Amino acid sequence: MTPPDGGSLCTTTSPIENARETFRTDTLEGLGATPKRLAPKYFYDRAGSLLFDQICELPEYYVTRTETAIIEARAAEIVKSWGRRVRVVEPGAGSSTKVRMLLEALGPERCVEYVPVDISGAYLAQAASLLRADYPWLQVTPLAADFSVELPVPGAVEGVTTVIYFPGSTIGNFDPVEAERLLARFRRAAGPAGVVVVGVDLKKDPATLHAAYNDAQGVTAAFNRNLLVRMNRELGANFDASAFAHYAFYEPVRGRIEMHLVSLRRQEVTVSGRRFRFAEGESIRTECSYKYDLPATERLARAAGLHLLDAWLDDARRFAVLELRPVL
Ligand code: AVI
Repeated sequence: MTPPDGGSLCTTTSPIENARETFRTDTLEGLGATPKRLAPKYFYDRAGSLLFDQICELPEYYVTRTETAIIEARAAEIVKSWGRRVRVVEPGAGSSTKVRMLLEALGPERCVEYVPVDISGAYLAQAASLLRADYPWLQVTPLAADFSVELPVPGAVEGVTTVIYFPGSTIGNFDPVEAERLLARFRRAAGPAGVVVVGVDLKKDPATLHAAYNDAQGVTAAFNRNLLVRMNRELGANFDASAFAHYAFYEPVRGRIEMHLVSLRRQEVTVSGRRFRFAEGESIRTECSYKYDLPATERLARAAGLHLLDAWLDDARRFAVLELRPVL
């Protein structure tokens, strides 16, 4: 078809439409697979992000509290070896709370730029303006990208160390092969003189892990079920969220928490015009959360072309903040 002005027909797709389309394709593929699965990155619509903030405050969910305490106590030590001029890049920055302690420890003399990276441009803009208000000296350069696919950080600047900061144990939500690829992407983005800092949740007694993903108030269950609500809203699905149970357990052989939504009855659901059948008791795996020990993190880093330079742990050895450097 030729438009009336005789020019070529050009269709432009907005980033929101693109994101929606990727969500649709991934969902249809995941629900069509055996066993059914969905990618955990889709938890984080607005409601999901608010529920995750609530999870971080739960008494059972030690992860955020423990990591924050490590950074709070050791920030000066952690940033010490990063060089005289530093650019901090944070993939999946969210509300950028933990990084503030590191930015403050660096101070205006050393911190030349902060680059928060997030899939949601709107969320980023809001977080960036809050940071600019609190740190008028800081250059904040938001970057809208899906870091699990690409990390298009602008090239290295002479004399400035690029630090890729990836807290929160988000690395645990990637399977080992993806985690290795992700770390290799971070290494390339940091450059040969760069630094990669990663927060990792450590293996511990299964009862503590089980409680962290099965909280008494049911916030994690609501977070899990919100994925069904999101599919209803964004993909025209007709899930009955009350017909799926939250089910999370620690699988010690692979060393991971698995989170599932289990169908409470035999049912059929339509998503984006496609029908999916569920047997009673059939599950959708919605998340894996890998737990590491230090030797396993060293092996993972090595496979990605990085080596472990330093590690900061809490006294109970629940969580580790790792400093990785490229193997030259
Ligand atoms: C974001 N991520 C590290 C969390 C985790 O612990 O794997 C997500 C989460 N899922 C349930 N509770 C928290």
